[in-house]
Amino acid sequence: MPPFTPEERSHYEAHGFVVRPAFFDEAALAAWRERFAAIVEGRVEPAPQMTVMRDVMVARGVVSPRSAAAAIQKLQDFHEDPELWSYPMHPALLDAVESVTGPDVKCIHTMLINKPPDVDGRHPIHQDLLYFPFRPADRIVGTWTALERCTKENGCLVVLPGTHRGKLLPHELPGWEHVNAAYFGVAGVDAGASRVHLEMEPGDTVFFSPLLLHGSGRNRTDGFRRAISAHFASAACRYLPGGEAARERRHYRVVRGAEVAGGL
Ligand SMILES: O=C(O)CCC(=O)C(=O)O
Repeated sequence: MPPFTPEERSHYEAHGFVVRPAFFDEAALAAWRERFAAIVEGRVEPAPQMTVMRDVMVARGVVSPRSAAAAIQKLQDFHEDPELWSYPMHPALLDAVESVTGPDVKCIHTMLINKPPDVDGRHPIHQDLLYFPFRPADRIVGTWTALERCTKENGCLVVLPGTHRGKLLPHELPGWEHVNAAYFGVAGVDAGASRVHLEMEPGDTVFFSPLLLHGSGRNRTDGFRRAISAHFASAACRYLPGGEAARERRHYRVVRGAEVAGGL
């Protein structure tokens, strides 16, 4: 799969995201779904440094999960898991990522996000740049791939097109009764019409700016809504003052090209 076409580049620059339909085939998606199931059902040990996070409503005993998988909110930091790590190493994904980061790319974050039935599970509208203490922002990109059909009903991604042209805004925990750990949102986002629901088919992949305001709704179905996601940055990005500690915490890894002196 080639890097962004001129049309995709224009869409990304104008709106802060671009969706590539059918980016991954069913065999790849099935392997990642099966790995998720094996980890959460205890058939495979979580890889070192992976966090298996339960949904807050399950952790608080408010919801009794229907299955092992229904208790889980996300798998975070899967860089040591050989199956899941094939996602951010995928050559076609990296070809497109390079369109934003340029050469010498580091993977800076990985997640498999689960949105089971019964729990609240909403992700407030936020900007991912909040979690990345380095710049420039326009050399950072997120990727998010639907592992099954994602619809308005099961809590697909919601984006506010064009908001990537603004600044990093102040974030706070929303005043909801049950909010998952570190689900910060931008205070006072207008609930108006500029929201776009990104309904996606399995394998569809969105590339998005870390400044794009986005979030996701509740899963109101009986099924799961899962996605595999990663963030990438140019290895030449520079830390903000005090930001270097993130390097140790998050295990940034070169996935294409090489280290850059003075960079991440
Ligand atoms: O997959 C979701 O529901 C939202 C994910 C997201 O926005 C994030 O983790 O930053």
